[in-house]
Amino acid sequence: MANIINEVSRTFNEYLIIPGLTNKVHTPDNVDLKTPLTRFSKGETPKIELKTPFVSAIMQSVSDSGMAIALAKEGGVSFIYGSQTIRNQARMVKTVKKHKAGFVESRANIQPEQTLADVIALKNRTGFSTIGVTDDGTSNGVLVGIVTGRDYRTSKDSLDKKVKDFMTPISALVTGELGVSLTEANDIIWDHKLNQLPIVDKDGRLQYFVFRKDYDNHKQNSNELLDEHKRLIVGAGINTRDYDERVPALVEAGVDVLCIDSSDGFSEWQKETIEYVKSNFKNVSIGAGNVVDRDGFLYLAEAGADFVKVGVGGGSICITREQKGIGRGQATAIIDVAKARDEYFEKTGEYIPICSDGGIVQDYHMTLALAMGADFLMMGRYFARFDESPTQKLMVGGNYVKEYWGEGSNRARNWQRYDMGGNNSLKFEEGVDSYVPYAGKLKDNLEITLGKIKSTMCSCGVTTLSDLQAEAKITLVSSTSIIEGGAHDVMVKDTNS
Ligand code: RVP
Repeated sequence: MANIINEVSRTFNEYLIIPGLTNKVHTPDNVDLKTPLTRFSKGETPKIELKTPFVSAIMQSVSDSGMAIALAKEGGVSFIYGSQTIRNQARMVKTVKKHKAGFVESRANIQPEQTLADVIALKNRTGFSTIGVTDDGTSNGVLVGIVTGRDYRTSKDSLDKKVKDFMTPISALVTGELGVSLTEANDIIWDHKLNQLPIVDKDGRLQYFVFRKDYDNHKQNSNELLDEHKRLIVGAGINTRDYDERVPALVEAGVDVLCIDSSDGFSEWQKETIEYVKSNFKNVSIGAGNVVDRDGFLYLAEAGADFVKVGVGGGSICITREQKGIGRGQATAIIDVAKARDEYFEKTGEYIPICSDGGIVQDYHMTLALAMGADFLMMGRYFARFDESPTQKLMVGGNYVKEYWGEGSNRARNWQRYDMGGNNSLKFEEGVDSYVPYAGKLKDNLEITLGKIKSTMCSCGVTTLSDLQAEAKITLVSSTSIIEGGAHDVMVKDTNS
């Protein structure tokens, strides 16, 4: 007979935090959200520490170079999705490592032989109105001109007009040379009354744009997560199939931390992948997962994982539990694994951070997950809603939304993530394709979310995450007390009418 665990497995929604004594020192300004990303020995500091305890999910619809740059600036890390060619993924890593504040890689590019119709489609798809015209249509091709809204009139111009016939050609453009400082670039912008300055290398290849409108954003953010060469820190997802080709390319591109991306990580393939990375690339950290109990955690910890990711089937777009019947309530999984992590630390002196992956809906769920023992959180839905995610912003039913699809959906076709050996194919879907409400800029939303976490920590009478884990009092709630927690027994006014 199977081993039946009679304890119910629970989700974050079933818990609340009981306030502790708040002293005068417990103000949000005094709260420090610093947390380890990678394993460390007792008395030492981890190789990478997050300043914000968030990482963005290893997903096509969440983590590209744009998201990675925005999140590293705010003290977190993105894991760039691995369900793409090795070359593309390495290029995205390189873009993050090359990033310099105020210098933006051109994300909308076109070739001179394309048409006005293509320009309009590109603008609608990406939302960018400054388009680089390069010989090969890539962000690093030879710059032949730019197109902005000033170059065409949709009411007058024919849609099949060639880009080369209405762009502002390179001969009429002021450009900056690669190596120019931000101050110098801004001076050129002001002296020539420009809206943007293309930066090109000695061969005339487009490298970046510097935009006048970003001028105020150029001041350095004190939360930025930087390596020893002052470059932003970036992660990347890998799989257990092509790691001996993918990992060298990612390391060459400058990746700081890898994570094996799998919906079920309690496997020999993960052990082999960790061993490969550890014996070939001493300077790169590697996380593994996902697991949901102490056995899974201990297996990956022993195999050498630098962090362990926890969660099966709790993701907002995930239907693994319905399809395969595997998984565990996310709160219970975290509590169980955190206990194993603490015991492992006690026994070996090695602290292996754990990451709660998926299932966060409300901001207070984040505080709960951290209090229950997660060192940091991986989120997909949360980040997919922002400008910086790579997907399209659309108007659906009168509201702006962004697209968000699972790695196990037919759309992503990330069969390696769900692979159980055998043929290379996605045998059945484990994820859905969806919309999430558009929420604006990452920075603005993060400020509100982190403000809430800090405020709750003050209610608990703590200013650090380790104190939160040690001192928070958490209670189970009944379904009727969940109703009590919302507005109830009143007629809420419709503020939209
Ligand atoms: P959420 O934040 O609740 O949207 O969950 C994101 C997580 O869901 C990812 O980090 C990953 O672990 C999981 N995921 C991604 N794709 C799928 C799927 O298609 N089933 N699941």
